[in-house]
Amino acid sequence: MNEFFPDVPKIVYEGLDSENPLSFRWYDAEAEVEGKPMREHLRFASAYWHTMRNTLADPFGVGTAVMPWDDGTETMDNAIRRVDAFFEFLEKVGIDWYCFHDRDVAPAGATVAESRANLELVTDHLAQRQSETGKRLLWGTACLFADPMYVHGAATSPSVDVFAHAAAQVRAAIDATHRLGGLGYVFWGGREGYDTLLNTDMSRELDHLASFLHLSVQYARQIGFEGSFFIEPKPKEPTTHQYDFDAATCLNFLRQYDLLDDFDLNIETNHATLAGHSMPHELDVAASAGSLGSIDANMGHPQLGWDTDHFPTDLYLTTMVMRCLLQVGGLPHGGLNFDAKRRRGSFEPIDLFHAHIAGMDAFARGLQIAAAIRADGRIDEMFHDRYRSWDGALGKRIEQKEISLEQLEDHAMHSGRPELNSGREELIRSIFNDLLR
Ligand code: XLS
Ligand code: NI
Ligand code: NI
Repeated sequence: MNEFFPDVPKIVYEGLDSENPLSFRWYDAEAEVEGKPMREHLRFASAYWHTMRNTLADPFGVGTAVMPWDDGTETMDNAIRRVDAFFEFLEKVGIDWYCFHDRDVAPAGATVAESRANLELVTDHLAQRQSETGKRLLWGTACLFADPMYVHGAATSPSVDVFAHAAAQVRAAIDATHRLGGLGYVFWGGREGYDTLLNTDMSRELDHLASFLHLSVQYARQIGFEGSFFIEPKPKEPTTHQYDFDAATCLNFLRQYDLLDDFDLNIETNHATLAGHSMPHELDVAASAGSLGSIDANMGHPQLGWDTDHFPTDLYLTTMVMRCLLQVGGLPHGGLNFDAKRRRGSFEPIDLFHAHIAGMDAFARGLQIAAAIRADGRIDEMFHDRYRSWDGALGKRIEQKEISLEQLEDHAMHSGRPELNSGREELIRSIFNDLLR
């Protein structure tokens, strides 16, 4: 357990008086909030692609990340060593769950069969490390966007052969996820989208995407995979218009193609903001449909218009997310996956720890503040008060669909001009701020 990060001890909770940067000031895994340990409320996961594979390259320069355990080759030896480094990291940082793409953990081979064999070998090793450490797979997925073959999409490619190759890749990734006892399997759209309608048959491509998802679910159920399927909405990047634009678009797609029973949504903060929404908006849309499955916990930058995947450190954000999770009673099949990367300047191995600690503490604090807001009750009371008029006889009749338009006209004629109350937004925000401590 001391091979790859020799200078890092196991990170423990030390409280706010501690100035030890390698400690938690807020995240106390076993401490109970609303009768449940933080560990369960938060169910943190680390993303293999960022933690192990992100070199911190950007369009202007090569990677800066220092990764002494990685010799930079696409060999199986290197792949296995990375797994060991990752599990040491998980153990030391105290994260119980992880997520991966097939190609993050195992190199692609020259053929479909070779790629599958590589993945199976690494899966064996992951299974072994899981059983030694008790770490678990939150979800698996397939990288259907990096290979040049997917330049025009995978399930929505104009080439039927590419569709078949994508299917082969997903089959192997579902097998690996199933073998590792993954709680879920994610479809993030990758290159499923378009750049111009001058060359794109959108409706045909969407039909193909739906068939792809149906086939995948059918296969997974047939091999006994009982986990959840998630779609991860994102509006743009890499394509100009991604088909899984936002939560509402995805729900409409799932409903149209009779996939709503099989899929929930994996909502990512930075994708929400790219879509011109807020994270709480996307969570609310998903939760209202009973389709909130899991969360990719990161955040964007207000001055940057792309998926920067910052670690989530904004307390307003983490509080709003945790308030939503407390309201829906948690995510039975999901968690908080740090789909987040360090800044290019934070290139030392130790920064992996600082980054995750920052995100974990921000969420632990968000959880405590959200619970305090609920215990305080004033904001919830004002929320419910706003709709009080609907609790009377008229409101009930409308909500139970026992009224006609004529009867409503009659009511309006006799009730005079409605009296309205203030929305008290500033007061609510001020109470929120008071509880942010
Ligand atoms: C990319 C996505 C991706 C998914 C997994 O923007 O967030 O990382 O979470 O394929
Ligand atoms: Ni994501
Ligand atoms: Ni993303």
